[in-house]
Amino acid sequence: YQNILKSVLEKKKLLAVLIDPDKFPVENAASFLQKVNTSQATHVFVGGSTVDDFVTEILVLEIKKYTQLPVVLFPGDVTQITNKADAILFLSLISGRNPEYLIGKHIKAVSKLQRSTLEVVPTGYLLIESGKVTAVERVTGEKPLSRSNIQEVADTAYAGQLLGMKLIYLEAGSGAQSALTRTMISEVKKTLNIPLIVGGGIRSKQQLDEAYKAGADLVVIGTAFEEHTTFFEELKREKHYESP
Ligand code: 1GP
Repeated sequence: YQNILKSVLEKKKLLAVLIDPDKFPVENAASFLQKVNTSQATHVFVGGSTVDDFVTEILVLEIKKYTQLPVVLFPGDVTQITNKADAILFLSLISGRNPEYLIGKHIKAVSKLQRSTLEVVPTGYLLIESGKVTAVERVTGEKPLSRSNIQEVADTAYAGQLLGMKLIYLEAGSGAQSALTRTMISEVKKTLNIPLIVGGGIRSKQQLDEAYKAGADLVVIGTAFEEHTTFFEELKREKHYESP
């Protein structure tokens, strides 16, 4: 978390590649991570809405073999918690009203977290309407916040900050038809003084840069990399040339 804060202070934008253990063949880890390493990605997030038991741990161990980037759990359920990662986004679905996703799952996670060395980062998670029903909506049974009610989204994010969340994650949902608008991102960013994560439906370098310009500190991309690993080519890490 301190590294994220430092990057925000230095105005360095962050990019997380999201790997969903349910969709990702473990045997692809070496070649996939090689591409991640040459891109501008700064984090690897691991998680999904529905994942079989133990799959996450096997995948995290494999990812760790091929990258030095921090591996952060973005869990859809308690079963996805593994001590082999570096940190966990302790997500509370504050856009919803389902106690299970506000505090229930968290209590069930306690015994695992007490035994782990994971850095736990309290994160206010807001699901925003994206044009189709997303996996998060299906699994949690929670309706997303309306795209047109920006004030409600901004107030919810700010309430999360007041409750002590260390990050706010604005989520359009994996594979969202349309990514979140610049206005939505910038209005939420204006109200916060904690880092803002944005994800869902971002499929091009242009959309990524727009999200950054609007105020996202860290962007999460999953589907675009799953569909075309050539997308990494567009996001090559900038070379730093030494002056002569
Ligand atoms: C999903 O925000 C992430 O939780 C990433 O979404 O898969 O659409 O990139 P995509």
